[in-house]
Amino acid sequence: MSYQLVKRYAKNPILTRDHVPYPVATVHNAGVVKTNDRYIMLFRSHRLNGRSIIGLAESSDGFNFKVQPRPFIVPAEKGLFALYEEYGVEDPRICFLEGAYWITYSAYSRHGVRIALARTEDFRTLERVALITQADHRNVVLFPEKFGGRYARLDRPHSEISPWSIWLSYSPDLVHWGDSRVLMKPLQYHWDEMKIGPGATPFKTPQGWLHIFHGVFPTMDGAIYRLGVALHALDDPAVLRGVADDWILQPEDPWEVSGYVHNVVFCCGAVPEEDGLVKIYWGGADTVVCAGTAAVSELIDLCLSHGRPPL
Ligand code: BMA
Repeated sequence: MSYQLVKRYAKNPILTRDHVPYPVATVHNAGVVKTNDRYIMLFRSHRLNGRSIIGLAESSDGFNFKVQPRPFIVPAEKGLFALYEEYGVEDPRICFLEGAYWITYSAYSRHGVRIALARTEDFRTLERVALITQADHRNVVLFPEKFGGRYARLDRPHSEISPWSIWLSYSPDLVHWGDSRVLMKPLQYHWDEMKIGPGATPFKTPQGWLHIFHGVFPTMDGAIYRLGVALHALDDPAVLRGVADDWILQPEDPWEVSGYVHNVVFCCGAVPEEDGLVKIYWGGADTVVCAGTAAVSELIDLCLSHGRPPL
């Protein structure tokens, strides 16, 4: 068997549309948090009209999930959010910060894609807080701590003249964001040369914040989505201690190689555990949810000893 840094869970995929008690065509890109020894997963599904909603599933072991009877986030029907969620809500990330769970998700509409911020304390009720980017942004992950009194996030603006890259922005209140700077760019003729974007909410290790991101390579058979890893300095997320040169996961299982969109592994959530492993969750071919584990120390080593230039 070949060496795999991320060990796939033996019973992948862990979630399929057959687990969902309402009509959906897919389940995929899932944010996950661990709370009081319960794992909460928010996952994206395509409805049968092609637009997306976000469902909720719970688990006691992080692998066997039970889906709630109703979706957790569907496009808002009135107010400001309705204008920007008309085409669907996608790719949720969850960050525990100051006693609450903050959810960032993509809001799609005829006006483009932007990021909405919502808040919950119990995963029963949800408060939409603000739309925190203009169009066109996707893939916003919050850092779980403040830096110099400010909140920080990784984001991914769209650009006509540059391959889409990972940026860092700051905020005094989680609503107003600025002081943005580019941190990581795709490398030419590299597995991520077409575009990169934030993936899971960064998590803290003694060596820095580990961030699992996605990178895309264009081929004659379409794009291939893979996962990579970067390490940010503990006291300053603008400092990259290392970005691994190699990907850590690529589509290989049949449900990653073929499905709604073929050749996709896409990550929105990772849960570090006390035994030194991290559970990583990814959507396979935009159709199913998969999980795997990696040793946090090996991910850090890859960033520090086998790096590539971030820009
Ligand atoms: C990206 C997003 C993701 C999706 C991926 C592969 O642009 O739309 O939600 O998983 O493409 O289709």
